[in-house]
Amino acid sequence: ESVDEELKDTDSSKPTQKKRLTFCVEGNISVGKTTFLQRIANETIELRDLVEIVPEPIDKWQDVGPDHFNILDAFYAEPHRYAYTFQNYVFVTRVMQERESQSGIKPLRLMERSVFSDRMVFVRAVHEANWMNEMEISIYDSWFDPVVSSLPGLIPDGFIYLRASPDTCHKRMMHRRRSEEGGVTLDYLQGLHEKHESWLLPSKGSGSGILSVSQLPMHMEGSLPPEIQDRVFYLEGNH
Ligand code: DCP
Repeated sequence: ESVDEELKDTDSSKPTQKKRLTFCVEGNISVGKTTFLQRIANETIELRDLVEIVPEPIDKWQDVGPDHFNILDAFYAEPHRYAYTFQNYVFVTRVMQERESQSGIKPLRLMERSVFSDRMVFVRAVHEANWMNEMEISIYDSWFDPVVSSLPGLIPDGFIYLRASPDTCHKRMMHRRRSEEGGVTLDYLQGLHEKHESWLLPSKGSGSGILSVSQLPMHMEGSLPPEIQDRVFYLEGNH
């Protein structure tokens, strides 16, 4: 209830106009973000009228330009060569998607992933794997904050973290068999899992619940912008 109260108060400067809330659904590769969002979208007509679903623009990464380049595939095939190019394009497609998004028609918007997980999870992982060099990470870091702060639509009101073990995600990934992900190892998923955990769930517990911002790690600068006065909701998904 206290969360409800706080969410209502977020736009106190305009008491008559309700603010649209945006939550980003986060979680490891194959955890079930798309399924979760599809279920919500197809649940009931009432829910469909309330919630705008913004899927991740993966189709844009798989089909670039008139030559139909698959940049997701290029990244996994030659990560040293394409990690920066790919992460840069991921960011740009989120910006393009944000511009295309219908503003204010539905009161709740659920987005699959965000520029924050791109940076806190994937960019860190590819940097640690030496797939992005010091120059490339410096370039990424130099434009990230200024560009994000000029596009307020990219900053959500909170996060929904779908949490499952790397093992579970690996099994689901093998079952799904997305062609580009053939070479993704359990080790890589383990690294992505740890980055999600330390970013979104520093005080590990079991079950599902709500975290307050004060429980988030203070040492992680840039992990959550100060504008986010809301919460991280987390759901266990090992079933
Ligand atoms: N990816 C990446 N860097 C990013 C974002 C995504 O390398 N900044 C990669 C990871 C996956 C693919 O893009 O190979 C799609 O990623 P997601 O985990 O976001 O999507 P899934 O379809 O795997 O999620 P789910 O199965 O939970 O719906």
